[in-house]
Amino acid sequence: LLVLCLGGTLAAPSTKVPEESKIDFLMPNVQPKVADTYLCISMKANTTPTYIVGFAPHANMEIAHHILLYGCQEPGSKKQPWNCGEMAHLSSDYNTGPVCRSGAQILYAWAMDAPSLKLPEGVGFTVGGSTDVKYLVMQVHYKSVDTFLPPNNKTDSSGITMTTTNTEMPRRAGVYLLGTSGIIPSHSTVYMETACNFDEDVVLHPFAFRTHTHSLGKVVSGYVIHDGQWREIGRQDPHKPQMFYNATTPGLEIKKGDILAARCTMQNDKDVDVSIGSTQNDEMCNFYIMYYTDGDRISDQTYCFTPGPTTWYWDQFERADKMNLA
Ligand code: IYT
Ligand code: CU
Ligand code: CU
Repeated sequence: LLVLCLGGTLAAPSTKVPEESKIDFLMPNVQPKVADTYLCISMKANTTPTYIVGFAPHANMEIAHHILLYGCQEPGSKKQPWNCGEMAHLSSDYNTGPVCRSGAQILYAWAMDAPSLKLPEGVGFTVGGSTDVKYLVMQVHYKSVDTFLPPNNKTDSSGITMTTTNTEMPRRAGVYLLGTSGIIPSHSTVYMETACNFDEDVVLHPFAFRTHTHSLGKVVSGYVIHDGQWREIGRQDPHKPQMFYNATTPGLEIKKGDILAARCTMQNDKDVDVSIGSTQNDEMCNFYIMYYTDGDRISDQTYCFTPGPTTWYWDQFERADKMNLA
């Protein structure tokens, strides 16, 4: 009888509050000496799955320009911390390396002046266990290093506090990336456009987005197209802090058979052509969609990249007829 009673109590999931813990992921009192240094630290994920249900930044915006949290299969270095910037070779303060050696994906982004992102109710990022996220890597972009130099000689412990639980969440979060390659010819304004069919048997609920370009980006927007109807997921000036913002249209769904599309308007007033590439002298055109699904399955497809200018535009999309393009 006692066993039956206990069983009955445990079977009522609404009364069971998941046990949460806070995990600090902070720089170990670093002291970068060169402005615009990017430092990374890594943390191994558990062999059993962990669910991240919240992120809180700990950063001084006079010092940290941005913080990115990545999931990696293999981290870019085993040394802590390491210099993981695009221009890492210019600074010899720390060992250098990429963010991830393999399997990079963005899980969270904070940038100066920006409030923190709140995940919707019941949503968690699954890390560790059998997922592709074997390590978490945090990158901090140090904008100013003045306080690290004499006479102050201060050190920094910027980072993120993650709220986690071992209780499986009813909704799982994921990130999908749209981007292009291509060239922005000198003295021109071009659209860098991308589009892909979404062909997976899972429904995505996009709730946040992030844009990323370097200096030539004017506006970046992303859409889901269902039966020829365009709906905006997000639109942002990439000169604003490049963090995750709430989707501009709430309650959207991305279903099998829909099209995902994004566009970056890029303006090049320089005397030289600028190409997509990995350094600050190159450009990038990225639109990230943060979504959740009901259940534990996320999209196997995680990105959509197309060639971009001057050869590829939306009108070349294989299902352009479905996109209602004039
Ligand atoms: C050439 C390009 O567009 N690179 C982007 C997108 C990108 C992100 C990830 C490419 C790969 C990745 O594994 I994650 I390969 C890019 O590097 N974007 C920067 C990042 O450093 C992630 C950004 O801030 O969005
Ligand atoms: Cu930055
Ligand atoms: Cu970039």
